[in-house]
Amino acid sequence: MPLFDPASVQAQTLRGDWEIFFGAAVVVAIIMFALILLPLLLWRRRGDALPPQFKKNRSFAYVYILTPFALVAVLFYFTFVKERSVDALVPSPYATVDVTAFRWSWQFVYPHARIRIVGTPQQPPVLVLPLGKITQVNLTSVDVNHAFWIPYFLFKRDAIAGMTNHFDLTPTRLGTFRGLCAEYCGLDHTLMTFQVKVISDADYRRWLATAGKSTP
Ligand SMILES: [Cu+2]
Repeated sequence: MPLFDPASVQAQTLRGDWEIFFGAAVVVAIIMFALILLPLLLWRRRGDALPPQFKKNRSFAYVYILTPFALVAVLFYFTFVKERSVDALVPSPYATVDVTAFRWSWQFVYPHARIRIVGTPQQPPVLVLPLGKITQVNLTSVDVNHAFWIPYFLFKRDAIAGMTNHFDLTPTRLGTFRGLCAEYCGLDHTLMTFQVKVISDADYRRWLATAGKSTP
């Protein structure tokens, strides 16, 4: 499960945000269930006498109007701070990959190493990333809108024709992870997948040196 097992620095940051939301949801749920169940138990009907009647309770009204606003403001603040750190770009990343989405696969270009990997719906491409290093991705599309999604990185970004989106990925775990298009883009959308292969820095350098000729 990606949420329990995030595989990048950015994913760990976002997971922290999920934890805050989950904690808030649990607290709200406990309060709401208590407000439903306690009156059922405490103030059951005990005879035909009319219970005490209230007209208004201004301070209570303030509490239930202002509490949701405060909660939303707190959640917004934490999300804003974490998103900002995920969206931040370092000035000189360790590696750069130009990712181009097209109907219906992906192209990965490593401009400094002159490597170009082009997938097909039948043969999804492999995105190779070095472990623990910052790779900057420049993402675009040549036709319709697509979306670049790596569940284990808790990361998704739109690929839009005529526009390039930039983001940094820093994998924290060796292995192969699933990537896919997350924006319905036509007939073979479901085949528009790729693999993310995270390898050690030494292996990555070796791969860069040889992959100009062959892809992994
Ligand atoms: Cu697509």
